[in-house]
Amino acid sequence: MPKPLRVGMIGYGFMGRAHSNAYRKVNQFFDLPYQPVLQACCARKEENIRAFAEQWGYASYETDWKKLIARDDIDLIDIGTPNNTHRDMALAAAEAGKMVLCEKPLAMNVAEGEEMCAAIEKAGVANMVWFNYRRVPAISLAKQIVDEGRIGRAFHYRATYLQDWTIATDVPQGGAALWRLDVDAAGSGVTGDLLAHSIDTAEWLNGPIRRVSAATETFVKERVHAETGQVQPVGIDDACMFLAVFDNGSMGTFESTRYARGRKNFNTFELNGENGSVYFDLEDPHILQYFKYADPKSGEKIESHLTGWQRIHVTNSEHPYMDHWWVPGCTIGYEHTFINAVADFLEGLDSGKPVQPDFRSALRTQKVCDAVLDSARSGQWVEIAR
Ligand code: SOE
Repeated sequence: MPKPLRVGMIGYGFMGRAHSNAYRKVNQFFDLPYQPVLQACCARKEENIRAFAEQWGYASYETDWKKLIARDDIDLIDIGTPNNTHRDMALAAAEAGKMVLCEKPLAMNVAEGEEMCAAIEKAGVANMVWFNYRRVPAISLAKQIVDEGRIGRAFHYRATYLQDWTIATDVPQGGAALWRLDVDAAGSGVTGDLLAHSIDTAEWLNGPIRRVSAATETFVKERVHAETGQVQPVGIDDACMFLAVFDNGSMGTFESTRYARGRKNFNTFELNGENGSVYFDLEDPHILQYFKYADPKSGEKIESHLTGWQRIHVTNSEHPYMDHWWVPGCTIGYEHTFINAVADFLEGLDSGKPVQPDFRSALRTQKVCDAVLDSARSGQWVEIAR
């Protein structure tokens, strides 16, 4: 029988739902040493959190996160609230000896992230940051292909993360729905929100980024603030592009915007190496494209008239995570990446191999994000602090 793990969920928006769904489903599909119990959820507005607790089956709710963290019937705190709350909640949860799962990006900036890592490590509590895209089976397969040495020496890494939901000038900033547009709540715009995902994936697949040169733009300079009703300057980056040099000598380009008309969640990457390439597009999430020029594992060199991009439908039971889901050919979706992540987290509690990315690993991503924003401000190349 799996041991119960009592969850205290802070936040009930998009991520509160995605994480709660993962806790509810994970033991139905994975044999695990632990079983999450939806013990309590928390948000400031009582009527909202009561409704959320009823809908998702939480046994109780709180309207003050400090009370939630202080409860002795909670083992794990999940932080699914805006970025400017992560630090205080993580510090308090670590001090109370709770496990901490935190939504991405880790923090508002590196200074906060350092404090959070120190607190978590001092407390010795299990932790994870929800960079869920690592758990898209096609992205995990790309990682497997790279780790098997099939790409060979890497030359280029190319990432895009494009959306189009903030083009209208009358979209307000701030408040529960649109805090991502408010620099005081989010810390940055597309850099922390979208490029953080791209950077996490890039460093996972292609190793550390050494230096960056970036430019950002804010297309709509003022927006009404949903809470004050006043027109206020927009402090976030609407778009960001940066060049990167990786430790392995390869070159990278990263582009992100919320102004790419027609692009909804266009999270793509391509890695080009000496022996092959991989390409992924989240709008086609069960496909990994792989170009095999040579196979260093078997020594095979593909005859040139037979080379070409393979579209691997990543739904076979040999593919990452897929033996837990349906039969070959049947796809899984966005919400399953969170379920796969919780499964890995719970597995890691017992296996002695803690899950990744943990806070320390997410701090790396934070360092790259901060360096990108520094570079955009200064117009200079910026080295990533170790
Ligand atoms: C922004 O629109 C957003 O919801 C991000 O915050 C998520 O991290 C991303 O996965 C989808 O887009």
